[in-house]
Amino acid sequence: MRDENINHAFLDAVVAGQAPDIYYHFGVSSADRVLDEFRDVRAIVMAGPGGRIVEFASRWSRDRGGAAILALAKEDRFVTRYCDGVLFASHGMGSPSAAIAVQELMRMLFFLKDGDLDAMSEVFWTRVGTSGGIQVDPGTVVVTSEGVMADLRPYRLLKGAEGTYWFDGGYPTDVLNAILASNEGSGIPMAVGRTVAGNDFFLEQFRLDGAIRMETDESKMAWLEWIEAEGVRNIEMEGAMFAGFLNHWGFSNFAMMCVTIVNRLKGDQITATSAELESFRERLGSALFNHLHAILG
Ligand code: R2B
Ligand code: URA
Repeated sequence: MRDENINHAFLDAVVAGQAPDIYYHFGVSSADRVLDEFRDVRAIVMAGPGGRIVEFASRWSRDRGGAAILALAKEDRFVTRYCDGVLFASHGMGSPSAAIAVQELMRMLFFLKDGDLDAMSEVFWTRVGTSGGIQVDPGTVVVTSEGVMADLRPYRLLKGAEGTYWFDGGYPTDVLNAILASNEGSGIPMAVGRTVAGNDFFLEQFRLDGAIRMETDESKMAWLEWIEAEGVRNIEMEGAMFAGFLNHWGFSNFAMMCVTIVNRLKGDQITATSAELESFRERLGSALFNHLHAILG
């Protein structure tokens, strides 16, 4: 962990019990007793939609002999479930939404582990989601090697009018390889590559089917071919921030796996049928669970 980057000025008093930390968007505070039940957390699994979280928690509970599922009362922003060592949390769509969820969960984890950096570093974080594929067939699960923005530079935020806060979007290679190993022989088509996180589903992903159209067929294809040549295998909306924030605190056990639902070199619209989309989601869930079982026993 990178102790120097952890907000001790705020968080140490929380661990010392001098002031509660309010995880506003999750609707819970460090003073709420329900969090006592989360202290043994060993993995944090994030996905965009709340429904996915409910589904994952039930599947985990079933696989773990009917282990109890705990929920937080507030669900209008993020949906959370805790079951047998795994905290499942939704993050909504796009980095502005997901960045709130990730920061509140980082603070929550610091509290849950009493500020013990070794205990925190053991926790496995992952985001699982959907994406647009580059050079891979729809239904491929892409494990990200690096998250970048649409200009292939790392995640950053404005520092007022003064400049920019930059973050490192690299994903740990050993974790990525462990995910591939957990899924060996599963028959799930998997690929490894860089992932672009667009700030929009349409413009920053060079789609021509938005209400607003800024590009031509030529400029769209030029961008897609450029990112393909630069090793990008899929496009989604949160992966550069996810790695950036986790790297900032020095976590080294995290990954992102996204199933592709469209081949962007062939089109913009999501034409897969509901049955196909369901089978892609199912496949992604299996890739995740194969790894959770491998690491959590
Ligand atoms: C993938 O899918 C969502 C957009 O449809 C977004 O959250 C993402 O990263
Ligand atoms: N999610 C994205 O952000 N882009 C896609 O093309 C598909 C899913």
